[in-house]
Amino acid sequence: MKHIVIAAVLVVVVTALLIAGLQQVQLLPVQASAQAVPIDNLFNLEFKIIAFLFSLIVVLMVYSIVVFRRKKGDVTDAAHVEGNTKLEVAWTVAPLATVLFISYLGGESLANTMRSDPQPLKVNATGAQWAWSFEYPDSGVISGELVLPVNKQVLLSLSSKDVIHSFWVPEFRVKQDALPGGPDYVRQLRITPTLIGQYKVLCAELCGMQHTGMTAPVKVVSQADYDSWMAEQSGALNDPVARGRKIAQQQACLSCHSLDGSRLVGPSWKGLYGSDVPLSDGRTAKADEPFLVESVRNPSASIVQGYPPAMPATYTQANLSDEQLKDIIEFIKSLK
Ligand code: HEC
Ligand SMILES: [Cu+2]
Repeated sequence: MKHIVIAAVLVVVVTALLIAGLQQVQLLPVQASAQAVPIDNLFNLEFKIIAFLFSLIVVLMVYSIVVFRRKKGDVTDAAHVEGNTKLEVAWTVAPLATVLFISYLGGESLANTMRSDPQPLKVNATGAQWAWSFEYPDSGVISGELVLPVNKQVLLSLSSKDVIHSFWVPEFRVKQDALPGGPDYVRQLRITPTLIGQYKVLCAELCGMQHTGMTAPVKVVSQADYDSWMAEQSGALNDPVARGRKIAQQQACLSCHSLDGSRLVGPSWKGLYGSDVPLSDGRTAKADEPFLVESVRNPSASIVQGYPPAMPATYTQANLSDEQLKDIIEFIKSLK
């Protein structure tokens, strides 16, 4: 009896110390969405349960090793134990009940994160190797950054142009894969941002060479700031250069082509238009409209010298219309 009391006190003390210690460590980034609340609550509860179980096992084990070790010169056998039905029932039922309880809480938390507001802001988010693009279908605006009004639920419809990507903003906690394959494979994610600030979308599914660079800014702003951003973006829809920049972002051209002269996977677009481009077969091409069109529609026809033939051949009419390509070329022309 004395041993049980001492061990119990030790378990309580070690559990309390562990919980206090773990609370000093900032394990999670700032909590910036309504969906983060149930997730963090569950995480913190499980952490406490784990601290208790750890103490229960380690304290009893160390206590037994230290207190009940064999005395010097003692060569007798230990007491023979046949079994203990009560103990066995207890250590079967208690963990079972705990796990069932946690799975109930898990289901409830999942349901809370999926709770839908009747009038969410709709955004179509598309992943492509290696960039995100965001379309606001109600206004036709397309953006490389995700701008959201605070305290309004956004309904993201996620898809991918190529391989599986995964949309994840750690401060919002929730995460969802973006799948290729068309409309049947669109996946939805609801987020209600609650804290004005700047965050970052990461891709949480290994998706190729520049996977770690597949990020996009997320800006949570006041409703007024959101309205003025939206008005500015809608205005830009009438300008071919601004449109071209957006399409280039959306089509992931800018993950391989820089705008400032630096070398990425492909040549920079700065000063490209009208320049003489040396080709790998020794010819030199003039970077006029027909050359740019051909470079996109049929990239293997001419390869720029010193670069791998890595330009995707997927920019067909179906994926990039003639009008869109024209806008991109207007944008390239503007990069003197
Ligand atoms: C996966 C990387 C990648 C993506 C995405 C990509 N390109 Fe390229 N691009 C290249 C590479 C590498 C070259 C150089 C080799 C070649 O000529 O095929 C190139 C060459 C070009 C050229 C030839 C002229 C030059 O000197 O730059 C044009 C024009 C071009 N790309 C336009 C585009 C457009 C428009 C898009 C988006 C619709 C795009 N690229 C998307 C990698 C890429
Ligand atoms: Cu990705």
